[in-house]
Amino acid sequence: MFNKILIANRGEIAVRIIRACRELGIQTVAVYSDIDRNALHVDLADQAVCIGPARARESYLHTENIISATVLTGAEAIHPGFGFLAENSKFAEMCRECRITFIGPDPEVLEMMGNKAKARQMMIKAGVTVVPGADGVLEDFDQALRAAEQIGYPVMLKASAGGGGRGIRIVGSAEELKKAYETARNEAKAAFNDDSMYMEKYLEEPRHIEFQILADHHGKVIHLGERDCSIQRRNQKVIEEAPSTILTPELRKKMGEAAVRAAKAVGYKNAGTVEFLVDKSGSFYFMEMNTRIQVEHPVTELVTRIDLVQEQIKIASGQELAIEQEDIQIKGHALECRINAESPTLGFRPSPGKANILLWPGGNGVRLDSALYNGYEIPPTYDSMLAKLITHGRDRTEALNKMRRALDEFIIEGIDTNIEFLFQILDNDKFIKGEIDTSFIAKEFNLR
Ligand code: MV4
Repeated sequence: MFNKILIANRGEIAVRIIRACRELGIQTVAVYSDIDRNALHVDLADQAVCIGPARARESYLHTENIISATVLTGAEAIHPGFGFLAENSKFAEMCRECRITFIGPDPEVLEMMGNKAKARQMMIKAGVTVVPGADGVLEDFDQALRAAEQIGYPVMLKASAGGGGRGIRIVGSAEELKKAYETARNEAKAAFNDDSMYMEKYLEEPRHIEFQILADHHGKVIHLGERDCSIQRRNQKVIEEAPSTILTPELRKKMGEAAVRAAKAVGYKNAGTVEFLVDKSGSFYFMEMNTRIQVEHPVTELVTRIDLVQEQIKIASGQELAIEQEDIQIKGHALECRINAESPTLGFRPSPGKANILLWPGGNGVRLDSALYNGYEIPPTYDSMLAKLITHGRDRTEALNKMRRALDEFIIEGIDTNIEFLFQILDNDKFIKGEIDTSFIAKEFNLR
């Protein structure tokens, strides 16, 4: 096992990783930017190293500075968290060259899964059902046109280098295709310096259901069930839950097996997520694989009682997975609400500033993952997620009631938050009935 781990991240997830390390008896090194000198992760870690100015490019994304901090402090491994360098194959490669363990999959796998068109090809080869569409990247407009005719409109153009909703376009007809193809390519070129595109049939109002997997370095892969992440706004998840209200045990088994097959096909190691779209008939299609620990991992932790971050560290140290697929039993129901410093009445614009916490939620079945403390000055520089409130009940209704109760207790002054907006979702009849899909917020709240 490692003696010391450097956490290449900030905020709530840095705190989450430090906590896991503590419980495993591992020393921690925090890194921070100038503007984060008073951040909680800096205080909680055993050591902290400043890695540059506020701008992420010059600090949390600055690979040389992070590697230097690791060598300087004698940390043997880096946990990248999510965002920043978590899915950066070049960074994982640098770690390898410097003999530092990157807590995550191999650089080759990061590279492969980062290219969404390649990932799709790999899944076809592995026998995992993908969304109907064209094989491989589109060579030119004529090929795109022929592909769309064959697939049938509406189609979706996706950037190979995109993912998570970036660089995608819905195309309703052949007339729209020319312009959509050109602008999507230009956008992808500007955003990712890679304009290769692929095409899928556009599925209407699908559910976003993802499977958590764990894979050790000895060929063992298991899945830990699903999370339903259909409640999103502009490709940002807002509420996640486990289990999904639409999965039968049979469908869960089939999708879980597909997720495990996907991971095995690419030689996946560590924790990962296989994202599927599920249509009204219950057919499911591979969409993307996320090669990191995810924001919403706590809902899986609550229904499986497995500490995913501890498992990541144990796997990276070379230990064999001590959990069998048969040991995984989904118990009860968990919900997660992302609490953001933002103003829903002002188009959800970020609301940085000094937070005055009058009351923290707590009690039976309530978990709060946050890097917030009273008097903390939320910087305008990074994302606006303040806290994740997660509840666990014996069933969905109990988890929902606990969430309402816990949200009601949470009193933050000094900044705007989305807490009221979360209440409105939780009180929506369709949400209560579990009748959700990826266009829920757009439809129910006239938002886009
Ligand atoms: C789709 C889709 C429908 N059909 N692909 C958006 C996020 C990115 N991971 C892919 N996304 C979608 N891909 C096909 N072929 C609908 C979406 C989508 C979506 C997916 C998951 C959660 C929320 C979403 C909101 C809008 C669109």
